[in-house]
Amino acid sequence: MTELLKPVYLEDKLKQVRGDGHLQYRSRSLPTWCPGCGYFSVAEGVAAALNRLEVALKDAVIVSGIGCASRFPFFMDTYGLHTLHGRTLPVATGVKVANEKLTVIAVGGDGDAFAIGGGHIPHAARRNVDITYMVFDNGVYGLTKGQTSPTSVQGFVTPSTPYESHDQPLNPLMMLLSYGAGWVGQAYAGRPHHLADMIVEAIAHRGFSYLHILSPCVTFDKTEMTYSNLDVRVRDLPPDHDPADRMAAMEQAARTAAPALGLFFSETRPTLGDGFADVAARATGRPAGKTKAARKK
Ligand SMILES: Cc1ncc(C[n+]2csc(CCOP(=O)(O)OP(=O)(O)O)c2C)c(N)n1
Ligand code: SF4
Repeated sequence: MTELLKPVYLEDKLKQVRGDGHLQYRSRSLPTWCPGCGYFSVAEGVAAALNRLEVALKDAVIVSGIGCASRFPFFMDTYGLHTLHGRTLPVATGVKVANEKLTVIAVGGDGDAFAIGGGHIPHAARRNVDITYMVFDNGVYGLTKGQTSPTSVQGFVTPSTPYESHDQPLNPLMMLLSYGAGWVGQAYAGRPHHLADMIVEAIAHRGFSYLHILSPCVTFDKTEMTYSNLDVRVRDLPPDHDPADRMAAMEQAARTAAPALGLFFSETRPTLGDGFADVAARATGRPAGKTKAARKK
């Protein structure tokens, strides 16, 4: 049984909602997602994570592309940018480069990320842009009414594949690990407390963090990435998994029939901003970190 299906009593829920401080991160716009969509867990997870990390609203920016997932910034009270389809990462990179102090979170669906936006991911990962990228993977194009996406399973019947999808799905975790991402994790919308913990870790990581979130589209997928299927398929990473071992992480990522939840890989190395500070220091003869913007503060 998912955590979502446990009984919730109204009185307790109201006390919790009033007292936990998460509401300050939610905007006045109620989410337009379908009832039961996994994205509700992500919205609660991001609010919980920002609250736990004590990130002020003025210091957080959520950047998205186009899709149901990409409507995310409207529902949060942080700064937000709803950009072009697939162009989330270049915009998020620009925001971070313009102001290193901001907490920048890029979000989008599997189509926005790995179809039209797929060319940007390796570069954000290898350059170690200090942002968090969360992809909400439902294995379909939800906004445009359920066509196959790059992560759709073979055999999936949709309006764009009425005779089944014959394409092999991408393995996003394997891709991110091989692109050199410094932090790679996976969570599931059906385990919202674990999801919130993973979002906290991802945002707290210094460098490019990639969180893959399995998130059912209850409207356009009744057969594949459903809660009932994922509930029995997901597993925890083995307790002896070493997140410093990239090859071990790849071995776990290769086991797609039983997706593992948790931290696959983590390493700390200089970020894109560190590199820019070094260039500025060499070019100006001033010590690293003393850029014009830093000197003004
Ligand atoms: C340049 C461009 N091409 C295609 C589209 C149509 N389009 C809008 S959202 C989308 C994909 C949405 O799927 P995904 O990113 O997985 O997000 P979801 O809706 O499932 O959350 C597509 C193809 C578009 N808006 N712009
Ligand atoms: S269409 Fe699917 S992805 Fe979009 S809001 Fe509805 S359930 Fe969520």
